Amino acid sequence: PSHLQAKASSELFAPSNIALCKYWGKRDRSFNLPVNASLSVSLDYLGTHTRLTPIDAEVDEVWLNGQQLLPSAKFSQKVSAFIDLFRRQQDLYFRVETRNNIPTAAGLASSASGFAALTLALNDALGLDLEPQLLSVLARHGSGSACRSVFDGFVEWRMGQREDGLDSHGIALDAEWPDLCIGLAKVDAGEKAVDSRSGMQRTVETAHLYQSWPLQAAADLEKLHQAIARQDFELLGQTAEQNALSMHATMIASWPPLLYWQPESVAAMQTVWTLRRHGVPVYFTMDAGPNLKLLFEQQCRDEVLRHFPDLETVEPFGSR
Ligand code: 2P0
Repeated sequence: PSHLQAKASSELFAPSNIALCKYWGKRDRSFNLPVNASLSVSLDYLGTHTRLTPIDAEVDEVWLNGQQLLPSAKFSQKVSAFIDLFRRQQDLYFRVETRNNIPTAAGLASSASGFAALTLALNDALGLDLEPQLLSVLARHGSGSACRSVFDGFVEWRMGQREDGLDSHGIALDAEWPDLCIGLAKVDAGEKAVDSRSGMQRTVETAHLYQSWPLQAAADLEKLHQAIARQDFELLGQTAEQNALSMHATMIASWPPLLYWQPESVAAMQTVWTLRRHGVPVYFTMDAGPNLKLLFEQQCRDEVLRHFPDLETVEPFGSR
């Protein structure tokens, strides 16, 4: 529309997501276009609630988890720059209240659910009624992984080929996995030293090992599709774990080196491997942080919880 009008208030939710085949590296930094396709599972009720209220002001007012941020804060600036994509030079400012029910900046992908929820809220507030794929394209501009959080369940982010990025968005897979459980093994919930955005740039620019990453990711994506089609949990878990470790290998091979692991991360990996040696099918994946995300099925829940008593568990297909 030539002149936008906003609803009195809009509140929308988007789930966090965990990639089984990771997004690591951009072919275009200004549009968040990825080097490789990725595949994730959305985390049901864990994610971000975002409320938009139009305000009579000349700058957006950004609140994060109940606290108002300064307009100069990095998060406020990212949010305002994103709203600019919709605002197009018109005087239209919002109070943006964003609440995460997941630890912020702990490698638990709050930027993914945050920008997805903001996109859905803007679509509602401005009455745009956009198609899900276009919402995913828009969310991607805020944060690459946000394009996957526009959907529930398993989501593939097709990398696309176009320079304008209109074909680079999430697609929901027509598949479920009712017994699938994800456990969040928190090693450290503090802010990380190097965010994903600069971490992936450093890897692309300095790690020779990164050259093998697109091949690894393409092969893993194929295996994950097979695993999901056959409901083959071992194939799903093995592929996700190897994919995560391959991504971390490229980070470690960067300069200056990027090692997100802490001693407790390695101890948790060893616990997972010991469990597997004892016949318990449990696997892990990790993002740009020290925490592990465990993958297992409902029938192993008690055994896994015995070894990870503080585990927060989510069933991605639980409430369907
Ligand atoms: C993923 N990560 O696929 C990978 C694995 C982190 C490790 O997507 O620069 O916050 O905003 O596009 O989306 C986190 O990267 O990066 C991420 P930007 P984003 O989940």
